[in-house]
Amino acid sequence: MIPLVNYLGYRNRMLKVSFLKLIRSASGGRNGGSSNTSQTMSAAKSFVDEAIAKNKVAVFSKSYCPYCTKAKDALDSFKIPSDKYYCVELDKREDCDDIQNYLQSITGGRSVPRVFINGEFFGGGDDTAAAKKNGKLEKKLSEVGAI
Ligand SMILES: N[C@@H](CCC(=O)N[C@@H](CS)C(=O)NCC(=O)O)C(=O)O
Repeated sequence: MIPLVNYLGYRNRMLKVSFLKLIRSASGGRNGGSSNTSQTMSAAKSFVDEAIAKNKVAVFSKSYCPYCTKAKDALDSFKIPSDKYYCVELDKREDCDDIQNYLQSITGGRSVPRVFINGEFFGGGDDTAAAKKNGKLEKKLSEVGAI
C-alpha cells in the first residue's frame, strides 16, 4: 500500500510536469518559438507567401550577411517606393530556421539573401549584383512596375 503522503507528492510532481509541457507547447517549443512543428512551419509559410505576394520586391536577408548587403545595395540604387519593397532580417526572428526551410522548399536553396521580384525567385546576392551590372535588374524592375 502506498502511503498517502507519497502518493500526493507524486501526483503533484506529475501535475507540474504536465503544466510545464503545456506552457512549452503553447509558446511554440523549448526555445520559445522555432520547434519545427507543423504549426510553426505553416506560420513561416504564410509569412513568406504573404511577403512575396504583397510586395513587388521581397528580400529575405540577415543583418550581418555581406551577400545580403550586396543585394540590398543593388536594389536600393533604384529607389523602389517603400510600399513596393519589403526586406526582413531573419536573424532577428525566432522563426528564422522555419522560414529558411520553407524558402529552401520553394527556391531550392536556404542561403540568404533570397530575392523575389513580382512573386518569383530572382536570385541571391551575387545574382542580384550581377543583374544590376548587366542591366537585367533595372529591366526586370521596370517591367513589373516596381520602378
Ligand atoms: N552565393 C550566395 C552566397 C550566400 C551566402 O553564403 N549566405 C550566407 C550568409 S552570409 C548564408 O546564407 N549562410 C547560411 C545561413 O545563414 O543559413 C549569394 O550570393 O547569395
